[in-house]
Amino acid sequence: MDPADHPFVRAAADGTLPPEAFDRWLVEDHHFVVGFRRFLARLVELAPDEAARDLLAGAQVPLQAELDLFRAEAEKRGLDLTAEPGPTTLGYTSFLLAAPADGWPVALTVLYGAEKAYFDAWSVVRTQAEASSPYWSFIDNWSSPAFGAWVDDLAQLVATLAPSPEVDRAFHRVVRFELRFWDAVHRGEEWS
Ligand code: MP5
Repeated sequence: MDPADHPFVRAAADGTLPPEAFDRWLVEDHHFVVGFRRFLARLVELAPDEAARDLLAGAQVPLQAELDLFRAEAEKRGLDLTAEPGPTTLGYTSFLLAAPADGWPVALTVLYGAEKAYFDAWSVVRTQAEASSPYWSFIDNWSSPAFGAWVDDLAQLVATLAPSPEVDRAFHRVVRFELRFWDAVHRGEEWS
């Protein structure tokens, strides 16, 4: 299945997503983004040239705005962002943070895969959602032209990589983690 076709994404688009599912997503995704910011910082260090480093370092500023948005919304909804993340979130975030140890091509591919997956999914939501949707700030965050341009810039960098089985494997793992993540926040996931 394409992550952009997942029932969570479809329900967010047609307005039938239960608020509890959105709340679960918010808490789990905040944990992911906190890890993502550290991952991005490691990639800034790993980038092979200044052009790539400029691109990656530039993404830190919108990421702060994104974290602020998560925190403001959590406060409004009375959600505890310090709650223990579920196993899927922890697994995906740990996979992300481990990727730089496998070098620039794998780490860049993981970054691109995660961003592209979110751009595609939230762009589907955007086609149906109204700007009056309670989730609009989040929808807009990952489906805006600015976010699309960032994903395109990453795609151009990925196109410079030599094909390799490691890069292919990393990309497929991201797609599978994205699907698992939507499953986990849609249904709810417990450790025990
Ligand atoms: C992203 C995300 C995009 N927030 N959550 C998941 C599960 N996948 C991808 O990352 P970012 O840092 O929000 O752009």
